[in-house]
Amino acid sequence: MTTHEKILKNLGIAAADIARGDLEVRSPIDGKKIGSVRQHKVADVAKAVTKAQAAFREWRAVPAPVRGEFVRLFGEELRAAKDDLGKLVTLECGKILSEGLGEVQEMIDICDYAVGLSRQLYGLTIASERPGHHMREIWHPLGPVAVISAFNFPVAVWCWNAALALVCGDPVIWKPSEKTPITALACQNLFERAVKKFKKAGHKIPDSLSQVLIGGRDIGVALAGHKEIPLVSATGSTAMGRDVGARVGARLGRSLLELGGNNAMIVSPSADLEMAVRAILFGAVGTCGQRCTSLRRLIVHEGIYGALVKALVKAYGQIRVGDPLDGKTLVGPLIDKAAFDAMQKTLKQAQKEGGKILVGGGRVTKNVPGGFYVAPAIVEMKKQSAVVMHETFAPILYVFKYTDMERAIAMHNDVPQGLSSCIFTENVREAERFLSATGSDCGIANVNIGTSGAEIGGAFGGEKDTGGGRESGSDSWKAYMRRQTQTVNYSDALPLAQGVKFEL
Ligand code: UN1
Repeated sequence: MTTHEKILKNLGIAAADIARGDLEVRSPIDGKKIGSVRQHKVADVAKAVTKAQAAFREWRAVPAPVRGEFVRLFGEELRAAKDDLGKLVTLECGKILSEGLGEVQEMIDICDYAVGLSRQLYGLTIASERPGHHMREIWHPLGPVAVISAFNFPVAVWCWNAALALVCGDPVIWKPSEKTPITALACQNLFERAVKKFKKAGHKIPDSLSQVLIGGRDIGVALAGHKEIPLVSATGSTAMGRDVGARVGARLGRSLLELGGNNAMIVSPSADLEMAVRAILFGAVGTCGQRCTSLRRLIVHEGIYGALVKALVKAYGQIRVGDPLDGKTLVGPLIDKAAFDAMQKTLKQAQKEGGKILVGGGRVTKNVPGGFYVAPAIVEMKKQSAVVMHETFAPILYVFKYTDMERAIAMHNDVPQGLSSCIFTENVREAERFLSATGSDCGIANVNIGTSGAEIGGAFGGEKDTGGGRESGSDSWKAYMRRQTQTVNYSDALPLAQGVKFEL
């Protein structure tokens, strides 16, 4: 048995399960086939929704802390499988092993968070204007939640949604990326293991609390249009989000959109440059530039521009590109040929618009096991021209000079997207200015930390073309519940609000 087969077996996937499907899955590491999975048909969507609705009717009546106990057991399964699932993430999407494991850790973290949350789904009490009345606001389960996820975080983003949805009383239907369906099957198997343990402990749990639908755009379209799915949570490109948002909006459903980013760092003259270089590297080349939080724009004060760019070019020259399963590798492959072509097209366009490639950009073919490996690129730009407005899912970092902070902040905000942002400075005025209402317009704003690698405790998401959704921590759970305002009259009179009289 090969190492791959062993990993799959440990995750409950037998060779026969992925032998005869109509969707071929290849590893971006070497282009070799991992397996073929069976795709669902559009007609399967309605069937899945019927099952999810049945599960909802039972699950919503289970006390939230008991639902939390189930998520605790699921988190335990993730802990036990962390190594295997982390490796499978690397195998299927090409991120380095440390990041593959980090992604599973992010799942474990959100499960832990959701367990605590299951005892904290709190509402408000509100003063009533009428004597002998009380008012309160409470949160009820919402219904089945559809999760559409992307290849670059094949498991964590589903788990942000699933862990919260489950404690909130909602079943989940998951459409993973066509590029990473096997990690989804593995998660479903771990989920079933937790179901068994939960039952063994004497709890009741409905069937089909979590379902996976594998397929392409048509499955996503059917989920977005189905009126029995009150919430569709979608992660991916802005184009995809616009389409999903319009379909869900047309039936007055709710969508939670986590779309493209165009994240920038401002580096001020007072910044700790050594620290900034490290943060830039992780943000811009980590995950081969394929995070929605990846650093794409660097806005540097003219006084330190030369020194910083020089240090960066040197650091880029030392990045090890190669097999993501090798512990020394920092940058694995791009997901596929289309991603490579998009990167090359963008670089050409940037040059046409006056950009100068300072380092990288080409394909790496030496000491790599096949696949589409690239040297991360730094491109010096005179201004934020058309090419800079687009998110290209590849390691391209545009660098710009600024002279005054007001102009730097204006440049920072002058893109369609609004996900993550940061400033490197030791100057408290600059830092607070950046974080103020007239500073960064993004959902995430950091000081002396890069744009990527957020913790699960905060709300995650962004403004403008990023879609406005918030997932993960803080009060993001409210998106997965319905709010009810309740007024109770415990007096023996029936006073009307606003002093209205209405008597026979
Ligand atoms: C994504 O790229 O879709 O903040 C999510 C980060 C990760 C999540 C990224 N925790 O970079």
